Amino acid sequence: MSSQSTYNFILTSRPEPNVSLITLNRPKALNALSTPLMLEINKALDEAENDADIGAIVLTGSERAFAAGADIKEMKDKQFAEVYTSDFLQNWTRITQVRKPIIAAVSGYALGGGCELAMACDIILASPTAVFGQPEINLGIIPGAGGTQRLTHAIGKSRAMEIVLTGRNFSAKEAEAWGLVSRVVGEGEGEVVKEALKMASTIASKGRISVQAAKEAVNSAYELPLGEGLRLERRLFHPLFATNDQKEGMGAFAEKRKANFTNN
Ligand code: CO8
Repeated sequence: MSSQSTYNFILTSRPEPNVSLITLNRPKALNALSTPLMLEINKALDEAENDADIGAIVLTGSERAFAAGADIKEMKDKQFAEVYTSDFLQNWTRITQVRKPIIAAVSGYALGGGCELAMACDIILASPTAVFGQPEINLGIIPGAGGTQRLTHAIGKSRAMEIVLTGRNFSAKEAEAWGLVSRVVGEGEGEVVKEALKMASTIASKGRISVQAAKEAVNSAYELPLGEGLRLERRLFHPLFATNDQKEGMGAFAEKRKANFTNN
């Protein structure tokens, strides 16, 4: 794992033995997601993905902002030819290819690309202070990193249309009621990160192979028709009987003891 000094716009640490914490750290710009910042997130994700000790990742920002969107100042003078031919912001897709689970711990603003970044994670935990939104329409653009797709899957067409077309923000409470976040944690500074780390530790204590298979199977529910998804689920289920972790998990249950997974 890299030390914090490797990065300019994020901090990385390992607050629990098997958990990587990535903290966006561009406070003056409310963690606006500039290209250099996104490249650093990608590098930190690569490092966590390639570190055999890491079983889960937490991505967070500050109390004031998870991220207030893509960097508007970086984008404002760009021309069509440039954004199109360079596939501008294609480096936002790396996070969706990570095989280890990622929990977004959201406090404050998660707007535009910030909301999309949270939605690209596997689980979202929100502080009561979290404010979500897709305000791109106010800038003369539309969401470009999943805001029209993942948000619609998560909260349904009518609500997604309202949010995307009016550009209005929505609260942590609404996000919870609509199913965008798995839950809103209690009040207090740092509480959402604490809860996310606890959840990440729990996930990291399971067998890595079954965790990865479970993530792939759940994600396929977004990509595949039901019949294909069910087929993939079975294809992922059967080979788990070739793992030591399956023998250990079921053996431990029968012997009334805690399973000790060895990830093989
Ligand atoms: N980009 C750049 N700078 C920003 C951004 C941003 N998204 N958000 C805030 N900042 C900067 C401000 O310019 C300000 O800088 P300075 O002090 O130098 O003037 C500083 O952060 C603090 O912001 P404010 O003074 O505005 O703070 P307030 O508390 O008054 O307001 C808000 C907070 C409401 C969050 C406000 O800053 C705001 O509305 N920000 C913009 C929100 C927004 O429109 N986000 C969407 C951006 S577009 C986008 O995300 C498209 C994603 C497409 C991805 C495609 C991938 C393929």
